[in-house]
Amino acid sequence: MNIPHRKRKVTYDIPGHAHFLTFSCFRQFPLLSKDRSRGWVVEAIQKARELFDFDLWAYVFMPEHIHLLVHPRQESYSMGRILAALKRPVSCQARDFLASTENDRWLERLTVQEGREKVFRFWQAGGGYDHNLWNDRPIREVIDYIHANPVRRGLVAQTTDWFWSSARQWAGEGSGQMVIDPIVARSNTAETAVAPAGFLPPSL
Ligand code: NI
Repeated sequence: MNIPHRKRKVTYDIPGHAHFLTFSCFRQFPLLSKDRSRGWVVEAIQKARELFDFDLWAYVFMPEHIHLLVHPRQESYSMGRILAALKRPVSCQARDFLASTENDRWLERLTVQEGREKVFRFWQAGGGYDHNLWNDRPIREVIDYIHANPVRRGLVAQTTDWFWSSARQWAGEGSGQMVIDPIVARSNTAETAVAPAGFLPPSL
């Protein structure tokens, strides 16, 4: 992985901007290597799309992290709320599933002590890595980067061989797990927006 999967969250809610999101599983455990848990994430993404009105431009599910490229359609939005809507339901479903199957080993592994409380964690704490994008070139680079994840890892030979990404849809080869939205022309305000200093990861 060239782009660091940082724990800290940097969020800028700027109208017209796209957001490149990365969520890592707690302690990089491969919690997304099964269709069951991937299904929970798909469900959370679909619900969040309806609730918060954002475009989904690209995605990839890796065994221990996911990348999404999203684009809020509204002038006013909160990435913090979108991130919570994407992550929280998955964590709840994972905890309920482990409890119902009495999988104490994994319940224990994914539970941390925070002060006096015990907290279940599916995701690495910190909200995920969020990265603003606003012009065409970086957006295309990020889409390629997202789709290349499983190839870089050696899981498949071609991006379109990976079932859990939007690569096939982008290549015009039908749909994957989720239908993605077309990228439409953005407003001048968005394209001339000033970048917060130092927000580009070194590999872009
Ligand atoms: Ni990655």
